[in-house]
Amino acid sequence: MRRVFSGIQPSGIPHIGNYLGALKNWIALQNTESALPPIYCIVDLHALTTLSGHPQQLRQLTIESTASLLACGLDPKKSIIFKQSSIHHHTQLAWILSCITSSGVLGRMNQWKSRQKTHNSTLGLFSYPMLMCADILLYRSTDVPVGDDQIQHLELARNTAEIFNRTYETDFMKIAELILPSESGACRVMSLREPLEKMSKSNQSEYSRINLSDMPSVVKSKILRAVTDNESRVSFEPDTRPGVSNLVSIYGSYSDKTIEMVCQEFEGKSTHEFKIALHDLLIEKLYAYQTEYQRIMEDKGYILNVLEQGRKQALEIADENMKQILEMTGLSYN
Ligand code: AQP
Repeated sequence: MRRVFSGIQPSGIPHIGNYLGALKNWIALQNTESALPPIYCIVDLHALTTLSGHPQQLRQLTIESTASLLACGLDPKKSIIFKQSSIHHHTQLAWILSCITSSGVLGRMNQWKSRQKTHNSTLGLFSYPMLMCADILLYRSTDVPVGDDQIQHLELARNTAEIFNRTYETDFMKIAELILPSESGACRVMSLREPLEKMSKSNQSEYSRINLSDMPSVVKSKILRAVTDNESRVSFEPDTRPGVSNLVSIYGSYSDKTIEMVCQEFEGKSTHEFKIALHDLLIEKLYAYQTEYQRIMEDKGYILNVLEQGRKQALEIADENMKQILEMTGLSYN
């Protein structure tokens, strides 16, 4: 049976890149009847790489991220939703996997290379991909829906599974498949200010991203200020016109239209007219999310209960798998 697994960091309010690159697929995948319930994890241990020393903020962001996932449409009756730090097996398996992985491999990770320029280059930030491998392999996941910035990390998880299987002469670890957004999806939503960089929660400029929580007036000023170029037509040419192409991709993804359909729809229109249409579309889509988010945030008990139920379900699977992993590696609980 197929098992979907993915995670999101509670490092800030999710933006439309998180939604279009990953969450939209998460929601679609929870309706696959022939598969086991998908597992979606609030990866707070990963967020500690940037939020160390801010316990109150991390706790609050974890609640808000859970509410965001529910407001986007994740259904705890169909999906297992839990907090990474509530299951200690993740860090235990990360250690086991790090003992069969060379440090050189981690040094070649693109995210590490780019993040060490802007973050404190801690050991946690360096070994973060190992924890991500553990997240995936612990649940013997077969399908991992993520944005394309995670392709290299997923490749590492696949290689690590193979190394584990070779080392311990087993086929226990599954080689997970990457699931990227479909044709009308946006695998990588770019920054509105620097369209060659990906949209990110941690970018200093609020104008670089649209958060799912942004009010209409904020969305308007961010879209109108989005960097395009000195041509006024609407086209998709990411190499030469990255700014406008990013907006076309966002429009297509939110309206479930292909790039060609969007370009046809706006043939003969200016980029300003297109920006207004994109703004209208985003306002409509974000309104539904925001109303639901407000409603959910009024009941913190419900959010905590979702995480607790998810923890119990995830623990059952993790416990069973971890017992076998410990047995294979010569370790044990007792
Ligand atoms: N710009 C993006 N376009 C498409 N997909 C994206 N994702 C993130 N940014 C984009 C996807 O969202 C999922 C959850 O991401 P994450 O929160 O675990 O961490 P991240 O990839 O590091 O996202 P951010 O927003 O850039 O956060 P910070 O700034 O805290 O590092 C992943 O599947 C990711 O691919």
